[in-house]
Amino acid sequence: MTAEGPAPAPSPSPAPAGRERNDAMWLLAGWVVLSVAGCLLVYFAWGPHLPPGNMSSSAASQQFDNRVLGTVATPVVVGVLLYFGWALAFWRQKEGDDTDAAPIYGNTRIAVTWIAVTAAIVLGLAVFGTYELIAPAGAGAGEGPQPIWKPNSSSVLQVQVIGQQWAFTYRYPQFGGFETTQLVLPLNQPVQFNVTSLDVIHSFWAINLGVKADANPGVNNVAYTTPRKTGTFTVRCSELCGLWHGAMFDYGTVVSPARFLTWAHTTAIQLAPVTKMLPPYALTYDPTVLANLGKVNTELGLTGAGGGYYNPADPEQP
Ligand SMILES: [Cu+2]
Repeated sequence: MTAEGPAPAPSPSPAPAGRERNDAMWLLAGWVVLSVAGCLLVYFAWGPHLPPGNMSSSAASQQFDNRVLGTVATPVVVGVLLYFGWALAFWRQKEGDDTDAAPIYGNTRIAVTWIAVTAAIVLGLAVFGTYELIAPAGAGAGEGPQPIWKPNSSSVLQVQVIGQQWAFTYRYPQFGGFETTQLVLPLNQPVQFNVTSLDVIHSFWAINLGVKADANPGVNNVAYTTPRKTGTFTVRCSELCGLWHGAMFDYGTVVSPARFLTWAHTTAIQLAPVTKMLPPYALTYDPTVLANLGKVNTELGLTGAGGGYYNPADPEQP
């Protein structure tokens, strides 16, 4: 039974009943054989190469989703192409034949079958999609400031992603809150991305990790993943954010936990003088304060509530 179309229409010329039955049986048999072969090919041969790969828990679950969706779609595609090809090959109008095929209007069996099969596919995929979003801790998507679906782990690495025109920077609050352009993650460690922006709306898209979360100014958008393979992954801004949006990309790396700790401690020490000048770690930052970042003057030893910034509201500052 095909899901995508009416059963084989009768041939244009009034054909004997036996001929119609043969068409229907051949079509059905061909559809079953090609669908089974196609589903196996899509799931097992093509599936492991589908995006976004399997570099992290969320990427792997998205790849599984794509394999399932591709496999479910295969019988539909095979049915449409087979019916189309069959009609072209065998149901052509013959010379001098002005008759029309029998109308399928009013065929209750086809109508009921059509509605039942398409409803089952759509509702089944809705249930599957909902489960697949919830079970893998939000599936790598931004869950907003109060995430409901969290990883089952007591130790989660916090990484803040800050978008601004036109670069991403990353803060590591569990290592003194240093801010760097490097995104380094340890293998097999659940990560919580806290994504925010300093200006317009950006979107943090760690493609190979299957993580995508909008970066909105004044909002903390949380997304989870667990890296499962070492290597390099691509980060792109996925929200049109101005002139150099297209250049707003970089690369992150997944390394062993030992290498990560070495990198984090070394970087924390290297950047300590800069970290002191940064605003204290927070889930969001006030862009009207940050606009004055370029006016930091350490030689004047400006300190106080602003953490060392030039504060236009402070009369004692130059
Ligand atoms: Cu952007």
